[in-house]
Amino acid sequence: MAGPNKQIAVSGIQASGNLHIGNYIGAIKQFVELQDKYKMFVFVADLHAITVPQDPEKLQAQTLDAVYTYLACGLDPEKTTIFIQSHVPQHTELGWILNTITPLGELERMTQFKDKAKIDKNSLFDLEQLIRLENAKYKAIERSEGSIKEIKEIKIDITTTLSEILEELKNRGRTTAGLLNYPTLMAADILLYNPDAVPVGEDQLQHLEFARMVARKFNTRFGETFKEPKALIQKEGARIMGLDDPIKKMSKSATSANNYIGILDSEEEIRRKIKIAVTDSGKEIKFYPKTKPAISNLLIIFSQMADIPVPGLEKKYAGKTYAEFKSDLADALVVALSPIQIKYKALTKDSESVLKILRNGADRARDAAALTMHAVRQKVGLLAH
Ligand code: AQP
Repeated sequence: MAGPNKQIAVSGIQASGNLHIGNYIGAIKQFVELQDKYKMFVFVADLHAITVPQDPEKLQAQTLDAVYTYLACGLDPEKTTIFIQSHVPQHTELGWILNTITPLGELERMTQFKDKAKIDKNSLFDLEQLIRLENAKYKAIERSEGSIKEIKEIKIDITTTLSEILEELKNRGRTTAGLLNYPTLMAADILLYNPDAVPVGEDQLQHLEFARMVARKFNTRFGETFKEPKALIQKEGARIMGLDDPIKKMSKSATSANNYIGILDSEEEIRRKIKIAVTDSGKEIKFYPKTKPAISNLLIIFSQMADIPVPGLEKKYAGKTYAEFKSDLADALVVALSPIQIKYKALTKDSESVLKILRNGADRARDAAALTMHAVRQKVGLLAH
């Protein structure tokens, strides 16, 4: 284990599907690099995964798969405390307490919540405003103000807005409180271990900022308790984009598996997915994220997986075709991922040892979490037991 004076870092990955090279480049690679410098806590977030529907049997397999993947990528249980989120009940306990000091509006404005719940408006209040506005337009029609053409246009406008509002309300009906409260659980995941740093991909920055805000709120109300940890973000590769849509980030829950390269994808799958990956117009292999988002994304992937700086790749592929570049990129991915896949396979044959790692990890994480919860319970005024 790391020495007692080392700084602490915490992070996790949801057990929501196949881990992909976005998770690897943005998160796991960092965890492995940081484990010598920091006292690390790394978990598999199964409680976060169930904020969207999961098949229970698959969830168990995905959870274990994520652990095998961590280990195969180089996380060392001697240096890093590796555990499953739900094995440490203090995560949900602190999550609940943090919910009680979190303004609803802060949760409603989170980008991931709006994306996953497909909710566009900021709050119910905005919807009420909209409905009031549409009502006013309707009253204008009733009073028959304006020309026939104008009235027709207003009618179309009202119908469109009302159907949007209806869709939004339907989405709200389908949305669970768990999805809304995801950030308070994530704040608990972090604050429980009083970390100095949280290594994450760019998409999680908003949630980390939220955790810092909740820590401040708690400290102001109950006295200094939590540190405000800083984010550790990769300089390059903090946001790997989808292969089928370079405007959106690569995601496990993408509708098509062609969106991502799974860490465990076979050589054949890797080659096929890279072959059909979207490219930009033109021929140049240049890093221009604004005008060439697809090629720029592929350059970053190549650079991160083969450890070659982007300018070196640009030079190497000057005057070459997209097809040549893609074929070498697929080679680089196969070379980088196959040792991980070999280790993964070996680990799956020794599940007993991995379960032991998880039991030890959970013991250590529970000990650390219990210390924080003791202080939190006292400060909030919960009767000791
Ligand atoms: N595309 C990405 N590029 C760089 N980093 C990424 N991460 C995720 N996608 C990318 C980072 O991986 C860590 C674990 O993320 P997560 O699985 O907990 O949740 P997520 O960010 O929502 O990832 P996905 O793949 O999009 O999962 P689903 O589809 O289940 O929501 C985080 O540090 C994240 O930043």
